[in-house]
Amino acid sequence: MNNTPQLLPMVWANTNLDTIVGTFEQDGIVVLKDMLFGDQVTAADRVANRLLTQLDERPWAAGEEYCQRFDIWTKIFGNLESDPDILVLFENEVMQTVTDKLSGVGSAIGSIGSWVTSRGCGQAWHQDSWSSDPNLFILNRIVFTRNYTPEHGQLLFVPGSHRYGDLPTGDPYEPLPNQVAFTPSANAAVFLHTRTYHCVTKNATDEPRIQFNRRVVPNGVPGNLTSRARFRNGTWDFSTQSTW
Ligand SMILES: O=C(O)CCC(=O)C(=O)O
Ligand SMILES: [Fe+2]
Repeated sequence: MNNTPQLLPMVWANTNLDTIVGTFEQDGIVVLKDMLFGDQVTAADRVANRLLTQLDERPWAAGEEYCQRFDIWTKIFGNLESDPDILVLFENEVMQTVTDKLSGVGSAIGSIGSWVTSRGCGQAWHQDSWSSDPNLFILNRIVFTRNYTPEHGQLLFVPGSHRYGDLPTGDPYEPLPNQVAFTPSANAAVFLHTRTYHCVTKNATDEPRIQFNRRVVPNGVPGNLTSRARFRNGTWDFSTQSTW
């Protein structure tokens, strides 16, 4: 894992939209930094602190069977669009401009969730969506409000894997050929195709890793596309809480 190359985010102000679109089409992921104003990120991070005070009493995001089977342990805070300090992370001109380019004008906007992985927890390799039509995808837009070290949990991904088909079988966190790592930092935004192979490595610190995600459903794509996900050791349908 030590020789996994690190992805350096592109700086929003120095990157043109065509490069962003080209990178997303080629890699199935784009990471941009400094899209938002510093005080917006600071305000959102205060909300993150508030949410984290409620972490202990929060249940696991998906049932125990799912968590055990796939070794994915996350907690989610949902419906955060009612908080203006979180809403502004997604409802601003630059985020809208990039979103329109990557998923098309008129895409349906989902609600805002915050995914947290604390010590010992991660998200094993997965594809967030599966469909018989390989072109269908939902766009994850993930914003980080604080700096992390690799020990907090890196985002691993395989560039171009959104075009590869099914995630190879194996152990949940087993390294994949050509994997790249991104260590999240404050004011970084990840635009991630739901078919791209990705993983959040286990948090080895006492500080929870928190992020905000607002998904976008391109026109003509079923809103429930992410019901069916694929992991190294099996599949899961979140609507039935069983394999498919
Ligand atoms: O938190 C991350 O880096 C990615 C989480 C993830 O798998 C997702 O949002 O689909
Ligand atoms: Fe994911």
